[in-house]
Amino acid sequence: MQPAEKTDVGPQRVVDLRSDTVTKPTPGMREAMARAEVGDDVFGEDPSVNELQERCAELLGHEAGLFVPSGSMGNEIAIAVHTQPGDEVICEADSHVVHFELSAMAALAGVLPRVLPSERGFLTREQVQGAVRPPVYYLARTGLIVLENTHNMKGGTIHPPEEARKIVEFARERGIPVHLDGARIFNAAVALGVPVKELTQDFDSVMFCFSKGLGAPVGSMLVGSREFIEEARVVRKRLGGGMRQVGILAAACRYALEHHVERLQEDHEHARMLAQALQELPGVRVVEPETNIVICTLTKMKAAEFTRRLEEKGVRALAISERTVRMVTHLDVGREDIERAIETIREVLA
Ligand code: TLP
Repeated sequence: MQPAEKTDVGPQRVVDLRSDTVTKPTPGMREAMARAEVGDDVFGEDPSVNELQERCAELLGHEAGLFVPSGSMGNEIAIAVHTQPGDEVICEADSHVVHFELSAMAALAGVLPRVLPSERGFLTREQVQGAVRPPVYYLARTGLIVLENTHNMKGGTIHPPEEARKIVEFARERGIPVHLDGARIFNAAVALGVPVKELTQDFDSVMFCFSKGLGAPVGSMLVGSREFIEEARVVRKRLGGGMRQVGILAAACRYALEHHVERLQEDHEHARMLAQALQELPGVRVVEPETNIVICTLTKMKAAEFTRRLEEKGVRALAISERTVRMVTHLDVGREDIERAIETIREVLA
């Protein structure tokens, strides 16, 4: 494993816990990028991209893969390919596709999210079953089900695999495709100690991100059947997402797959340390983290005030609602950084 690069700003190192998207490429990753063989990927001629797509498809148990610039684009391409305008898409109410993709499914695919609430970020088979429309011509068609694993806004929670399987089984019976927003699926696989394929192979399509816990600067992967990926390539181009000599980025992603998967355990350990310390402080409620995301609720201070005061002391966290704060551990945060964050939080809340 390469040492994390420092993100020094001013005299003191900043501990940036706003997201695992903030990591910078390590020296080893940069070397791999510099060495990458490239070609024009719109012509399908970038060897590094082709290799990465094949490798990821195999790893996730699917026929083919498509390298996309962002997780959002991967999700939205999948939604557009699986559905027809006027369809409904069943989603968990706090999922990324509902909150943070700027209604793209409505704007781009012409579909309506049908949101279902949940405690921990997972839908149940019964819930989904109750929300699927019967095949009557005057009702909207349920065109797709989207699940999110790990679930970001619920605190990096892991979808219990057997529950996810039940939903997929039901969807199969009804002929409804299921897409997995697996932006952080490697965190789930490492935390459960299972090959990632076990969590991905049953879905019709899966998107995961290299630019989160895996520490690459850019890039996400969409996998599915050969036919699905052919259509996805068309939609990617239509959205302006056709990339040229992008093997430089594919090399960073390949490097991330080889060097930054097992180490996710460290991020999970750091998240636990952070949560444990927070638990002991007055005015904070925190749920035991399952992976690398810590979400806490403040009872005595507003989240914006809390993050502003932390920032003054060189620690960054994200206020996600009036009273809720998110902290995400990642490659560029070491044990000492976590200790410093804990100390700083104690000072701010004192
Ligand atoms: N999440 C970002 C923000 O957009 C909230 C973050 O900092 O966590 N699915 C999930 C579950 C995600 O968490 C994200 C990004 C995406 C999709 C989209 O990925 P990008 O940012 O590459 O479009």
